[in-house]
Amino acid sequence: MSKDTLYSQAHDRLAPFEFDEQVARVFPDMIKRSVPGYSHIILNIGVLAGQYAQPNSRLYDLGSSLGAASVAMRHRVQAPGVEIVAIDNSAAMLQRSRDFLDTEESDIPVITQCADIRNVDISNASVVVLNFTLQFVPPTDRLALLQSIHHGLNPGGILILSEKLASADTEAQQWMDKHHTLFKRAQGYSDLEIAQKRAAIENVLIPDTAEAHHERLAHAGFSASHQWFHSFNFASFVAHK
Ligand code: GEK
Repeated sequence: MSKDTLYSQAHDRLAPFEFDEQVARVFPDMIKRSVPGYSHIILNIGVLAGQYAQPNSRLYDLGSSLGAASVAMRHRVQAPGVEIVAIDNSAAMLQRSRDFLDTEESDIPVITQCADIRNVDISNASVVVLNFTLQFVPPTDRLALLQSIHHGLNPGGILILSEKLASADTEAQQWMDKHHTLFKRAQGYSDLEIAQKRAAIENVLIPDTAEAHHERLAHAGFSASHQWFHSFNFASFVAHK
């Protein structure tokens, strides 16, 4: 796995963070060392999909990056006639995920699609995954995306939504930020790397509070949503249709 050293040297002018070829090359290392509990969440996306995948339905991985959630689902789902649709608008990410998926032998096909998830048609879905993707969608488009996911889900289907969270309480926010920084230091990132990455991603990743997520999911039509994972300011929810 290539090590993420993208922000290890001082940059005079930091460009906004982008999911380009440089990021795709180091992505598995970057996300594991930046998101507390990432591997645990990926494993359990497979477990949840194993439970909720309906025969002859689709499983969607929206903002699939290198396809980690698609692979986890492919390994755990037993329902017959299922296909996985992995969608990302970064061609660099999608190409690398395709290269990996093609090395695996599996009865479950994974269709990769280079598209903006705001413009895709979702249908006959039993499981939809938004694993750390909604936070990159412009806030004004988030409700419409959740409505289209709800519309495309079959009754009994689920959305798995993982996000970095904001807190309405300044003290809680500062505590979370401080301990997320300590987590990244413990993962070997320097103070310079942490500060430069934070500056580059500031206006690109826009987090919501847990309360805002529950409210928006209800507004989009989901009958219930619960948080099944939480570590510092990172959480994952399951929403039911
Ligand atoms: C994982 N889910 O490893 N349309 C399509 N793709 C998008 C859009 C959009 N509008 N906006 C962002 N993306 C993955 C990790 S990473 C999370 C997801 C992170 C894509 C973007 O190109 C990137 O690949 C992904 O969403 C977010 O389980 O890096 O923190």
